Amino acid sequence: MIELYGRANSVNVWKPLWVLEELGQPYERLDAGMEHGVVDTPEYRALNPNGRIPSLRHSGVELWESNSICRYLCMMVGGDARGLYPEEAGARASVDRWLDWQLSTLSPAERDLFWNLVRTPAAKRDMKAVKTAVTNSAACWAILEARLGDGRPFIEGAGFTLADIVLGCFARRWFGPEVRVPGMPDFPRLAAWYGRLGERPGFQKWVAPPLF
Ligand SMILES: N[C@@H](CCC(=O)N[C@@H](CS)C(=O)NCC(=O)O)C(=O)O
Repeated sequence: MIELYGRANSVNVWKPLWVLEELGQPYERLDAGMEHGVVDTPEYRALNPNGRIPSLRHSGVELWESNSICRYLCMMVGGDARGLYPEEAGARASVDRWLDWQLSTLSPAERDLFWNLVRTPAAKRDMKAVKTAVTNSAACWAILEARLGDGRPFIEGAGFTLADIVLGCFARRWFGPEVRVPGMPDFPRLAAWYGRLGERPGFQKWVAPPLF
């Protein structure tokens, strides 16, 4: 049985949970992180020395880093993982590039927006940092808006892939009702793509619920 550690309201935990739903794999989610603790215990640190979530245990494999866990789950089922992770090298690398971009570029850009508005009490919010994060993350989302400009329904084209899952989890924080501030531009193609993601049971089960 696949064991996945991480609280259900973490963007990085949503990713593998959604992948598992898409793949139809049985799994057990174990609460860890923030109010659940666990991440500072010696047992957990042996599994993940960063003390972060998610972490995975399965058939002797122990892993951390959410995007690596998602890739593992796809490779574990094999083939193109129901279309999530194409086998052809160029197509696979194209998906991978968005996962790397999320880590290197999108996350640092949007972090202050989410943390201030969702995880910080109103009196302590740094609204200057929020404004900067709106500008920086809008610049990232504009790249995806352009990507969808040729009428493609999903980031890599006709098929729904791991890129849609990973970026869709972050889109939840941009489009969700919890993060609304002046200056957030409209992205009509991105909004339509986000609507398509909302039709998927894995999104509905793990990503859609309130962030608080
Ligand atoms: N790059 C890591 C980031 C992991 C991370 O920062 N996770 C956050 C939750 S989204 C965390 O562990 N927060 C501390 C906690 O929940 O206790 C990944 O993608 O797995």
